[in-house]
Amino acid sequence: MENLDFKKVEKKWQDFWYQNDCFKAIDFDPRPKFYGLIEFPYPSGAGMHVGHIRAYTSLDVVSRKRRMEGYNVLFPIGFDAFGLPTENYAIKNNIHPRIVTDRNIETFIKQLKMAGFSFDYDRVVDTTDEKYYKWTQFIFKKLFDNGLAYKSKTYVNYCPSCKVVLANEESQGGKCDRCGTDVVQKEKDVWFLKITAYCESLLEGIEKVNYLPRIKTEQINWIGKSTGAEVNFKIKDNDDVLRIFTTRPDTLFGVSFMVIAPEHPLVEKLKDQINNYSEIEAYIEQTHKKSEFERVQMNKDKTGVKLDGVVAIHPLSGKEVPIFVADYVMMGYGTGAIMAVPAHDTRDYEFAKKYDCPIIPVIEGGDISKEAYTDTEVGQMINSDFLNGLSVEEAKVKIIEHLESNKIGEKMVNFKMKDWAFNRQRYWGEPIPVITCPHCGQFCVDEKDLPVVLPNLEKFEPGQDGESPLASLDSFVNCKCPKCGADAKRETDTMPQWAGSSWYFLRYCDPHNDKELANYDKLKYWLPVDWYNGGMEHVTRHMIYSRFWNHFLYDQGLVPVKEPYAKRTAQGLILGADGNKMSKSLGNTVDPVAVINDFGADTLRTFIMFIGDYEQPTPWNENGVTGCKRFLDKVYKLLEKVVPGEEYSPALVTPMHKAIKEVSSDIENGKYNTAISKLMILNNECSKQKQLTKKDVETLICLLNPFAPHMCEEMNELLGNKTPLVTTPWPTYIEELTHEAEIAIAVQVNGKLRGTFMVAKDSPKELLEEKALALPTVQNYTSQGTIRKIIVVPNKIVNIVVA
Ligand code: ANZ
Ligand code: ZN
Repeated sequence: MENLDFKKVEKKWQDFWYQNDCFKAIDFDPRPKFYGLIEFPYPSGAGMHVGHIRAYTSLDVVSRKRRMEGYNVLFPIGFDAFGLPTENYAIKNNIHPRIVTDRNIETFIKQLKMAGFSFDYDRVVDTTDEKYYKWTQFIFKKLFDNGLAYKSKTYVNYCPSCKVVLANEESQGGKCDRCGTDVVQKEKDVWFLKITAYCESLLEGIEKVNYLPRIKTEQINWIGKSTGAEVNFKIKDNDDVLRIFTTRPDTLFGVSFMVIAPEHPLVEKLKDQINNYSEIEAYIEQTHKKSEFERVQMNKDKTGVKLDGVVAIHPLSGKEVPIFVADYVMMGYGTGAIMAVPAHDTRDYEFAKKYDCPIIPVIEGGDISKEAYTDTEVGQMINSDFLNGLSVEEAKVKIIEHLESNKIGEKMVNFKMKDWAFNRQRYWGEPIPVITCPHCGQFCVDEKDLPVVLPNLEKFEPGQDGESPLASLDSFVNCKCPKCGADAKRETDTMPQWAGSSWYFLRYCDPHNDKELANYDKLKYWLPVDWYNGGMEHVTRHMIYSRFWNHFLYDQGLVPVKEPYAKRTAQGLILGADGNKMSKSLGNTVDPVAVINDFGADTLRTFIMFIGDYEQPTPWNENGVTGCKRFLDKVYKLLEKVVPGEEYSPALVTPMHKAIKEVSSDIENGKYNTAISKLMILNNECSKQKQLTKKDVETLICLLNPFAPHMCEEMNELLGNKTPLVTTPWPTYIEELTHEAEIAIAVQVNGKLRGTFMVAKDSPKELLEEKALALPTVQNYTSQGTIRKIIVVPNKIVNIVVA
C-alpha cells in the first residue's frame, strides 16, 4: 500500500468540509449548543506562527469532538485588526492600512484553512470594518451616556523629538522606538472608562466561573482589593489634614514619619510654609523622568526629601511626625499619602534606615535590628496603649472602632485597578464618536449617525504635539453641531487596541446584524462562551476589559448573561528548539506553513498537541515532527489488515474500551499530549494483530480524528463509510470492559514472602505500594520497625525493607 499523499488528501477534505458547510453553526438549533472561543488573531504581515497553531488546535480538537457528540457547535474566527504594527508598516511603505489589513487577513484565512481548523467562516468578523466598529462606537456611547466615559488629565509617554505620544510598547526602556530620544511624561487630557465602578462586580463574578486557578489569581490580584482604613493626621499650626490609606491601622502607634507622593496637592498648597521648597521642586522634577514601574520596584534605592517647616500630628499620641516627599508612594493609589511604620513594612524600613527615622516595634516577635517584621499571624501588640496584648486581627477591629467613634478615620476598601485610559493619538483605530459644541458642550453622536467613519488620509504619520493625525484633517475635525447647528469640533483621538476585542464574542453570535450589536435571542441561545482558550498574557487586561463591557451591557439589558466566559484555559508558549523564546533575531523561529508543506497539517496538529503539557512552555523539536509523521503513516497502514467485522477483535476489546475512556477524558481535561500517547499505544496494539476488524479501525480513527482529521476522513472513506467523520458519533465505552483481568502481586518484607493481593494489570506503582502496605500480614512486620525502602516491580512484586 502506498503512503498517504497528504497534499492531495488534505486539499480534498478541506474542499469537502467547506463546500458542504460542515462547520456551520446553526442559530436556535434544538441540539445542545457548544460555543468554543479562541483569541482572534492580530493579522500581522508575517502570517501565522506556531503559537497560533497550538492555541487553535486545542479548541479545534474539542469542537470536532463536540460535533461528533451531537452538539451544535459555534467555533468562530475573526481579526483584531486595528493597531500599531499595521499603521507603522503603512507609514513606512506609504500604503493605506486598509489595503495592508485586507491583504493580511486574506493570507491568514488561507493559512487557517490549510491547517484544517473547523471554523465557521461565514461568521468572520473584522474589527476595522465599519459595520463592526459602528457597534464598538455604540457601546462607547452607552458608556458615555451612563457616566462611565470621561475626560481627565493624565501623563502620557511623549517623544519631544518626534512630537508624538507613544504607547508603552513603543517606549521601552524609556527611549523612543522611532528615534531613540529619551521619552518624557507629558500631561494630556484624555478619555477614560470608569472600569473601577465594576471592581466588586468583576471580583464576585470570578467566584462563579471555571477558570484555571492561576487565571483567577491573576485577575484577583489585578483588581487588587485591599481592606483597611483611612486616617486623618492634622498638620501642625494649620487647618489642613493629611489623609492616609493603610491596610494596617493596627500599627498606628508604630508610625514614625509620613510620606506623601510628589504629585500630592498638599505640596503646592503648603508651598509658603515649606522652607526648602526649591529642593522639593527639584525632586519632583526628577520623579517625572521615572516610569511608574521604576518607582514601585521593591529593591530600588529609596529616595525622598523631608519637608522643612511642616509637620503632622499623630492623632492618638499627639506627638509631632515629620513628613517626607518620596516617589515610592504613588498618587494614583489610596490617598497618595501613607503613615510609615518602618518596624513592620519593608519599604518604610529601608527608608527609615537611610534617613535616620526611629523604628518603633508594635508587634512582638521579630528582630527589627535586621529587618522589618511583617508576619501578621503570630505575635501580640506592644507599645500600643489600649491595643496592647491583642492579636493583629483583633487590633484592626478595635482601632477602626476607635477611629470611627472619634471621627479620626474610617474603614476603607481600595482597589489597585485604575480607570481604563481609553485613547490613542494614532490613525488606525476606531474614532471616538464625540462632538464638542460651544453651546451644547460635549456629547456623543446619536446612534443614527454612527458609525463615525475613519476618514481617508494621505499621510498616516502621527500628528504634531501629541495630537492624533486626524487633528490635521479640517474636513473631519470641523462639523456642524447636530443639536444647534453651530460650528463644532469632533474628537480626534481614536480608541485603544483593546476596544474591538472587548465584545467580539458577542458579535460572533450574530455577525451580520445591521440593526443591533447582536440579537438578544441569539445571544441567549449561544452565550455564555462554554470554553475560551488563549494566552496567559491576556488573562488580565483583555479578559477584564471584556468582562467589564459584558457586565455593563448586561446591566443595560442588552446581553442575557453577566459572565461571558464559563471556562478559560491557557496554552504555554512554544519555544525555539534552543529553549529560547522564538524570535527573528535569534533565528529560532519555525514557520508553520513550511511544516504543513513538508509534513502535512495532520502531522503539525498532532505534533503540536503531543509536544508537551499544554499549559507549559515547550521547545520545538524537529525529531518530534518526524516521529508524529511516522505514527500517522503507521495508522494509515492499518488499512492493509482490515477484514469485515462489526465487533472488536477479541484481543482489542479492553484496549479499545480503555482508549475511548481515557482519550475522551484527557481531551476534556486539556491533557492533549497524553491523549495522543494513548492513541499511539492503541496503534501499537493494533499493529501487533494479524488482522483487524473494520470496527477496530473505525474506533481508532474516530478518536484520532480531532487531531488528524484529513487522514482520518480519508481512511473512513476507504473503509467504505458514507457518513464523514465530522458527523459520525463519538465512540462509547463500557466501564467493565476497560480493565484487564486482575493479576496477583507478591509482597515481601525483608526478602520473605508475607502476602499477596489482586490488582488490575499495569496498575501504577503508587497503587501497588498502597495496597501492599495495607495488608494486615504485612503491617505485622512494618509496625515493628521503620520502613527504609520500598521497591516496586510493576505487575510482579512489592519489596519492603524494614529496619
Ligand atoms: C501602614 C503600614 C504598616 C502599611 C505596615 C503596610 C504595612 P496594599 O493595598 O496591600 O497594596 N500605601 C498606601 N497607599 C500607598 C500609595 N499611594 N503608594 C505606596 N504605598 C501605599 O498596601 C497598602 C499599604 O501600602 C498601606 O498600608 C500603606 O502602607 C502603603 F506594617 O500603612 B501601610
Ligand atoms: Zn451645539
